[in-house]
Amino acid sequence: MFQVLNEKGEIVNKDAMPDLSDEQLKELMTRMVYTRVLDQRSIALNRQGRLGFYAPTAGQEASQLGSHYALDKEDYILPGYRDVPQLIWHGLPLYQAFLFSRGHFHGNQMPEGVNALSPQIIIGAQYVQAAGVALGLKKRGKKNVAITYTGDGGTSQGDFYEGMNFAAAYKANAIFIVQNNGFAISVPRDKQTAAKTLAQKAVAAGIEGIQVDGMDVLAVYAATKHARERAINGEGPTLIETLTYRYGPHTMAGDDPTRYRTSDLDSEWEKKDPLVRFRTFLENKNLWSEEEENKVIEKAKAEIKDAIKQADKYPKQKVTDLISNMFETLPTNLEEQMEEYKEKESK
Ligand SMILES: Cc1ncc(C[n+]2csc(CCOP(=O)(O)OP(=O)(O)O)c2C)c(N)n1
Ligand SMILES: [Mg+2]
Repeated sequence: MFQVLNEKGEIVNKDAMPDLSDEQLKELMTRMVYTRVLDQRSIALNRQGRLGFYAPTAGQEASQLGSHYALDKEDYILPGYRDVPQLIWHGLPLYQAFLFSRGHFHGNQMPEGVNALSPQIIIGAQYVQAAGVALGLKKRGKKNVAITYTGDGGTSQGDFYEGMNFAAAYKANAIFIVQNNGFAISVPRDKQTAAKTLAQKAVAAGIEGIQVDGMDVLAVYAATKHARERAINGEGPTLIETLTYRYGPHTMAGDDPTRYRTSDLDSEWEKKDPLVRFRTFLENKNLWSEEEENKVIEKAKAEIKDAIKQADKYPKQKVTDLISNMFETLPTNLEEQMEEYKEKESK
């Protein structure tokens, strides 16, 4: 397992320490703290009935934001349902992320210049799409990558192998991330596959695979940066397995993690927390303080408050919106329904 920063916030792999300025290190921490607040607020808003679908992210910040920080603004993200934080840091406005949660079509409309697809619910499907986007980038001679995310469970899906195999065969500009949080809803990792690691699934595809400490933001950053360099230099895709944990339930739809996880396992992982170890590291360098962290927390809370209000004010979704956003040219049956609903909605 590749690691730069251990649980105590000490550098254990000096040679692998990424070349980041003090400001960049602080930015990474800022993003992780902000995202932790966003997760707490999203859970609360969901319980108040103000959000719809929500997949908690706490515990996975280093995997999500460390990998994202290694990207260029022009790179494409093909996220899974838990990967809303990467979209936000890529430029998706918060109020749109909230609309996505509510199943509103505007939540899936990436603003101009935000190179991303909307979060995929079908497990593994984004791996196939990423292979296509990555090949497109290569054919156009772009020095950019398509990065995609799935979970440990996603690696048992056919699409996972197909996407990786295709991208590998064409040496497409792709980065495949597997956030291994140990469970596919309630199914533990050792019941999902006989493979010793998920990173080794890269071997059959003929690409590089690496297992990374997914609670170590510097390791995830360094591994993704390396994968990006390889991809844009025509050396093909990389599979990165990040070992991580989600503290919360699978989604807010009602699973109870105490039925499939022990509190011992929870506390074992909490000791590895990505924010705790990076905070210690930064404090030892005199780059971070409680005061600084509180500022980030207050900023996040204020922005979330504004964004949810903005989402509330956004025009409600109509049936005609769904029909008109599905096809460029409507099939006859939908043309009929369009007329029917235009009529109903006009009343
Ligand atoms: C093709 C497909 N099969 C089944 C499901 C139902 N489902 C939703 S999440 C999930 C588990 C995914 O686990 P994992 O890939 O480890 O991701 P995590 O939720 O842990 O981030 C399943 C089976 C689905 N969405 N799509
Ligand atoms: Mg999982």
